[in-house]
Amino acid sequence: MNNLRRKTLAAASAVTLGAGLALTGGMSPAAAAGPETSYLVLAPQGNGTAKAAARVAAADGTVVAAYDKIGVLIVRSSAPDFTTRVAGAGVESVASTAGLGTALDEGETVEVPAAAVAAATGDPTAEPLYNLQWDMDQIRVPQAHAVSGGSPSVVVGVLDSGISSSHPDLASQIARDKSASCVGGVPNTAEAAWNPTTSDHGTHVAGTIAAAVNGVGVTGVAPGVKVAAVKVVNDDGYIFPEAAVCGFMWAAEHGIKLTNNSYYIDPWQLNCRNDARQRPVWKAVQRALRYSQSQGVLHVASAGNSNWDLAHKITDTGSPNNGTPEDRENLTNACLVLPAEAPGVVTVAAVGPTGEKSYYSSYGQGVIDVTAPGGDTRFRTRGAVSTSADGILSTTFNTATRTNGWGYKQGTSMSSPHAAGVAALALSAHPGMNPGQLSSFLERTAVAKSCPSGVYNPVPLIPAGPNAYDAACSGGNRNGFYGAGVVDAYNAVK
Ligand SMILES: [Ca+2]
Ligand SMILES: [Ca+2]
Repeated sequence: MNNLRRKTLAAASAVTLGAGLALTGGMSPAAAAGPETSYLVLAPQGNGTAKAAARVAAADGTVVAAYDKIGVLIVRSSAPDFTTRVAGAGVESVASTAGLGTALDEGETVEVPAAAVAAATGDPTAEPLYNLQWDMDQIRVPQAHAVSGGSPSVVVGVLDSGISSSHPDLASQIARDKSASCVGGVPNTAEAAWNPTTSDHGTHVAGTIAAAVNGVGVTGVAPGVKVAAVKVVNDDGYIFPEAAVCGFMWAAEHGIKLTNNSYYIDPWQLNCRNDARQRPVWKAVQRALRYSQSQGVLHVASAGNSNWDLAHKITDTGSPNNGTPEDRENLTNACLVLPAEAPGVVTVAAVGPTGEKSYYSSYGQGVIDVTAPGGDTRFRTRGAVSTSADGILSTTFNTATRTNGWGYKQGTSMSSPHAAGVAALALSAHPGMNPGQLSSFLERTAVAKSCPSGVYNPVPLIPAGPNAYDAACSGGNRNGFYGAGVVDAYNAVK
C-alpha cells in the first residue's frame, strides 16, 4: 500500500515538474516534448565543474545548482536524450534522479491536548507533559540536565520536512540564519520555505532534539542547543538525492557540526553501487558526505522501519506489495540504505519503553552503531492493538489546521534524534571533537545491551504475514540489535 502510494506520488511530482518547464528558456521544440527531469551530473573530482556545465548547456540542460567543491551539478532538462548527449570529456557520470527519491516513513500522529502552562524552572521534569516522556528517563536526560542542557553554539541540522518556527516549544530554539529549504537541490533561506507544508515529521524530530525547557509542553534531549531547519522533503514526502546533497553541503558551509537524518531509501529503491544508473547517485551522496565530514560534520541517521537485517540483504526475499514482485537475488550488500549505511554515519536503531528492540526497527551486526528510544506501540499487547503512549511524545504541527501542538509518533525516525540530541550534549560538554571522535564517544558512553536469546518476536499477534516481525540478533557486547548500546545523556556530559 505504501509503495503503491509512493509510486503514484512520484508520478504526480513529475507532472508538476513538467508544468514548470514553460519558465525555462533555451529549449529546442524537440526537447520540450519530454517531461522535465532532474539529473545529477558528476565531473571528475578536483577539476571544477566548468567543462561539465558547458556540456550540460550544449545538451539542452539547465544547471540549477553547482557544487564545485565536490564536482556535482544539479541539472534539469526535458531533452529525452539528455543523458547520452551530455556524456563526454568533463562529465564522469550522469543519473536521472527520477524514481530514486526517498520517502519518509511517516506513521500516524496521535495528538494530545495542549497542557496548562506551568512556571519554567530549568528542570525538564517540571515540564507539563514530562510524565509522558518515558524516553527521556530511559536515556537519563534529567540527570544530564542537572549538569548541562547543552550549548547554544552547537547547532543540529534537521534534514527533514521543515520545522514550525511558530511552535511555542521551538520558536526560541531555531537557528534561523542557518535554516533553508534544499528542496530542488538549491538552498532557499526564506522562512516560509523551511516551515512545514504537508508534513510535521521534522517538527517532531526537532522537538526531541531541542524542545525548550520553558514551562510549556515537553523537553528535548538538549534544550540548550539550537536546531536548524534544512528542509529536504518535498510536498509529496520524497527526498530526492539532489535535496540530500544540498542539505549536506549546506551543513558543511554553515558551521553545522551535527545533522539528523530520519529518512531512508525505499526498500525497493536501494542505491546499488553495482548498478550503472544508480551508481552516480551513490557517488554524489558519498562526495557530499565526505566533504561535509571533512568540514567537521557528524551525520546521525535512522536505520529504517522494515525490521530488516541490513547485514544480510541478500536473504531478504520480500517483494514489493504493489503487485509487481521483483527479483531480490541481486540485492547484495552493494546496495545501501542512504545515508544510514554510508561510511562515517551514525546508524541508529530503535527500542521501546522496555528497552527492547522495537518490533519495526531494522538491525544488523556491523551496521547498527547505537540505539535509542523510538517507541513501540505494539509490544504491550503483543501486537493486538496499538498503544500510542508507548510512542514518542514531541512537538507537532497539524498541517490541515495549521496549528502547533504535541503528539506521539514512533519509528527509527524518532530514535535517531535522541542519538543526535545526546551527541549535541556531548559536543557541548566536550567541544572540539571531530566527527570520528564524537561518533566514538557516543558509542563509548552508550549502555551496552545483550542480544535476547533465541528468535525475537515481540508482536506475535500481528497477522501481517509469516513471521513478519521475527528477528535474530547476533553479536556480543556490540550486536546487531543495539550496536554499542542505548545512548546515555548523562554519560555524555558527566
Ligand atoms: Ca517545553
Ligand atoms: Ca554507520
